[in-house]
Amino acid sequence: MASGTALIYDDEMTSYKLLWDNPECDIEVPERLLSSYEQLKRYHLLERCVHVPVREGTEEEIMLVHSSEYLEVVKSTQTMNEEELRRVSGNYDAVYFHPNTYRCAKLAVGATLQLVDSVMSGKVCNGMALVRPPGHHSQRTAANGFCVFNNVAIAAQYAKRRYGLQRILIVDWDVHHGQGIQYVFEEDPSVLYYSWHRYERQQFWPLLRESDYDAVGQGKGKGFNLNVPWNKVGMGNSDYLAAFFHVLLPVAFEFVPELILVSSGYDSGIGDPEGQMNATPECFAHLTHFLMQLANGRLCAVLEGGYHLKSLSESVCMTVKTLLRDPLPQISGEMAPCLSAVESIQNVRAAHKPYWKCLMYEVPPVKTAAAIVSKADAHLLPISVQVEMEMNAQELKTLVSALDAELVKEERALLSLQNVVAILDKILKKKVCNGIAESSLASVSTTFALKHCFDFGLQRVLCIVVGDVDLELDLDDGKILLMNICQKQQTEKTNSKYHISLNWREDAERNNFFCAVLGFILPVAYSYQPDLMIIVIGPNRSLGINGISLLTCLLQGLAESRILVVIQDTEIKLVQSVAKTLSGVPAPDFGAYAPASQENVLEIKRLRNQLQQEWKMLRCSVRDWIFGS
Ligand code: Q9C
Ligand code: ZN
Repeated sequence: MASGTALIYDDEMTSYKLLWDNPECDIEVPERLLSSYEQLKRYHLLERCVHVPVREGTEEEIMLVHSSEYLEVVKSTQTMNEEELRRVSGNYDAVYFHPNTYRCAKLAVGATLQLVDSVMSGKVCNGMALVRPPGHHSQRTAANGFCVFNNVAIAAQYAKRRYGLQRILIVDWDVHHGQGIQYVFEEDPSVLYYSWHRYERQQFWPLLRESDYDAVGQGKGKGFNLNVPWNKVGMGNSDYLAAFFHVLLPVAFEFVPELILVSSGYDSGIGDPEGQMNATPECFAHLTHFLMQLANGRLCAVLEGGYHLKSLSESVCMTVKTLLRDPLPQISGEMAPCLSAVESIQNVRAAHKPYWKCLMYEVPPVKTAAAIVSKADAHLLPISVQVEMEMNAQELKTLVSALDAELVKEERALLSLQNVVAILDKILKKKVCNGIAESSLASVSTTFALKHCFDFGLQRVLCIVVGDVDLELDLDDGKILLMNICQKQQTEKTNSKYHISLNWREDAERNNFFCAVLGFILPVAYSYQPDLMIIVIGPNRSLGINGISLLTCLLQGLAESRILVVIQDTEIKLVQSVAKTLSGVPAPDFGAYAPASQENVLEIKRLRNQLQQEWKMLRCSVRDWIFGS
């Protein structure tokens, strides 16, 4: 087995910088390379490495990832004046060009390929390339986030071609999502891409939906894209290690890579102004050490971000020192991942369960999701309940306009849908089993939710409405079975197979409950065999919190427990109780059976007689059986 560590660096890559005032880009400075290199010298690490010269990446190599049109654009910046440079830079997100950028970008690609060649030829076992500009945000036809050419993506394509590799692992520990790398390999099962990144539920740059844990890859590449989104800042050593132990390492050992490329950004380290994370330089020694146990130790680390010069240079040194096989430093901090980290880890594991044997057996899926109006109340819900943000406004509009062109124009209606659609979407896509959504207009949101269900391909939805909520629905085709539990006598409406009203006066809740729920609602629901249930709670309800919770509990045997509870009035006690029930806690005590009033018994009896031919589980006497069939 090869030994030795390559270090690839050239002063020339410090020869470009930001020429004008732009606070978005002013952290990406030449000193990033200089200070890292100086620190390697100071620790006498440099002299222990094998020095490999840089070269320019060729046009052909650059075009392994980028289009020739884009290459020409970058090339053309060489001879531009400041004004022209500003204009081209403005065509991209968080990018600046300098007349030397093109030359440095080619050197960054070439340096990365020199490193790959040194490792693949056996000249060294591993190594690091200190390069600028970074690469992982750049895309086929776009510069992005200080990145011009995608050094690591090009290196992976190059290694596949030149060395016939079939499995390459890219580990992106930069604090930003390397969406550029994700896009290149999304459908490619020969490149496993792993990235953790500051995400904050899509509120952090680059603000992409596809940075979330559920972007698992596409087509043949399903399962080969692993995103660990950090939803809080301040992630530290134990959080990073936990993500390695519980996500990356098991999958990587199952994948059996032939080469590891590290998108080695240190903005995920302590002190970095972009990342706001807490991992100390020692952490990178440990991460490096774990990765060295794969792919026969063939590891190429390529610099990406890192903007706190001290933290950056110390972390670079820790990485190189570990590559040189020095003993590992002690890792600091309490070894306990935070709740938010564990939540992210659980989500990625669940999303990848179908693709990896190491995850298949023991991942408990998140069962219940909730979207509530007052986010401040989130802590009142059971800890196992996943609290969702409402859906992104644009995404919602797209979805709604596809199904209801009128609705999308009404701001208030749209607002009432946000929570409901967010939860329903999770249930339909089987990301969660059940959920609760608060909605200001339960009638509007439930009507839309039902449309969405059928558009998704569901056959039968059981809709139970408690209180006054008017749904304008077409109830003839049997795709919806609507049961109303209301206080007022519904005079004009007559009951039919798919639309049933139960009058229920609040004075005798408990008595009515057992008679109506056990004697009627459950038998009808079981006869119907829904594939989803929606329980809608409106105003003037004649059923209390305990009753609603027990009803929810009793219905969980149907539709694989797929239940969406829509609550119109924000009432945290109710949400709390239903959330508990949905997440598996036994229903609250409802007291012993009490007989119903004569009036109610008669009403239920009448309903049963009317409908037992349609809903055969209503039969409870030989007479019913004989006359009903
Ligand atoms: N207002 C790398 O670390 N920040 N790139 C944009 C938008 C851009 C980071 C802020 C950060 C780019 C390689
Ligand atoms: Zn970064």
